[in-house]
Amino acid sequence: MTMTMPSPTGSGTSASATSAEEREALVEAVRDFADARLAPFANQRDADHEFPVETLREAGQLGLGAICVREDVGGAGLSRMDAIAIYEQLARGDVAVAAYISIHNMVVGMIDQHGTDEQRRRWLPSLTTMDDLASYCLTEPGAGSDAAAVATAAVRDGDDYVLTGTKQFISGAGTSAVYVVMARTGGDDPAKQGSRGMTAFIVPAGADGLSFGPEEHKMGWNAQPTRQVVLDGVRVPADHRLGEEGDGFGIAMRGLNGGRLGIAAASIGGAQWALERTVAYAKERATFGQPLATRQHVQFALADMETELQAARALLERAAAKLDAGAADAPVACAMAKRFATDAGFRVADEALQLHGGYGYLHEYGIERVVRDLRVHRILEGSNEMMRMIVGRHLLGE
Ligand code: FAD
Ligand code: 2MC
Repeated sequence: MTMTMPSPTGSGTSASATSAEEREALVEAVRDFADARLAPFANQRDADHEFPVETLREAGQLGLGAICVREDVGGAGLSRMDAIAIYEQLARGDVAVAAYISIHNMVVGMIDQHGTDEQRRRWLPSLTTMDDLASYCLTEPGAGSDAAAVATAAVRDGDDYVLTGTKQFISGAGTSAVYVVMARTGGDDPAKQGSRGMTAFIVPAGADGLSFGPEEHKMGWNAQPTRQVVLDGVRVPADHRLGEEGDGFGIAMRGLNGGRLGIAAASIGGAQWALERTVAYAKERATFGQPLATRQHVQFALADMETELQAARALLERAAAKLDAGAADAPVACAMAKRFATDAGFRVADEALQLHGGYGYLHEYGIERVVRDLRVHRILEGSNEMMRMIVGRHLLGE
């Protein structure tokens, strides 16, 4: 591992301890990377719809491709608490790139957690360096919020499985080398419908029958591609199955627990950057003969923005600590933090735009890009309505 970050103690799966000083150094190293390699290019990448693959490889060299993955396959072996600090810093530079790094990490983490030794050694080394990129394939045209409605079928045929179906909105699709695909192996068996009878597969790019839709035109997240993944009789050997038959829904959901923390952290990072710009702007910009910063309305707005982000960060850290500790209610804490942080981050970024007046609406200021990028965080990795459903069900003991 060539990263300039502190090495954690131990090599547990995801919960090694990092001291406050070590985390400080870690945050500083990532902030330097984001300042130098992300922030200066973020507007142009958004305008050009450029997926910065070479910059992602540089991130991989720093150890950012497998933050919570064990070190024997090149992972950084850090905790979720470390990971959220990293994603926040990355997103201060570029929300869309930070979010993709979080997705890549989610997939890599799923292979680390659920793969056999042979699978880990085969697939992970090139993913941890980000020489190869990964995509997470759960959503389908008929299965978004209702993830258990996945219809993509995987049928056993001798030593292989044959996968047929369409995955919708897949981040990184077309560029990624590895696709973790959730598919139904339960057939018509009534005991294997819904969340049961689903299985995860590692599908390599280049497999016969694998193709991609055109790049979606989106409101934001333009620095990463989103495409359909079409599986038309894709044949993979049985050793590409991740976990056992029927484990797929649980594997997908456990991956999303960490993913939701990453998306929440990226919301806080993007909004924090917008807030810092707004504080500086309010001191510079004068109206009616006085700087904006002298107006009580502006001071109150800034105070609320700061408070919302601090609250979001505290809730996120609580969720990360629970996930690191393997707490039974960690999924609920992750859902709560994801809902709160992505709503707060969007509100703060939108308020930052408002306080910039017409200039906030101009691309060159970067604020409108952050607003557009953060909007989708309230929809994906589980919409905020689904996050409320998870919390509400828990409260009601369902
Ligand atoms: P629906 O499920 O159709 O929901 C529509 C609306 O209804 C939402 O507001 C939802 O919250 C609400 N709703 C639905 N059911 C209920 C209910 N029971 N009660 C109350 N409200 C409800 N998926 C992947 O698998 N991999 C990816 O890499 C990926 N990347 C994405 C990138 C982008 C840019 C986008 C936009 C999406 C991505 N997704 C990805 C898909 C994303 O996870 C889904 O869009 C999301 O889960 C919502 O599903 P849906 O769009 O089908 O909306
Ligand atoms: N962590 C661990 N286990 C979980 C879990 C979680 N977060 N969520 C559900 N499970 C388990 C649950 O405990 C149950 O286990 P068991 O069968 O052993 O009792 C099983 O999974 C079924 O759970 P539910 O009964 O809650 O299943 P349901 O079908 O009601 O699921 C819901 C509801 C809303 C939780 C689920 O459909 C969901 O999370 N939907 C949102 C989908 C989503 O987040 N998509 C994101 C796609 S990726 C993306 O957007 C990117 C940008 C990458």
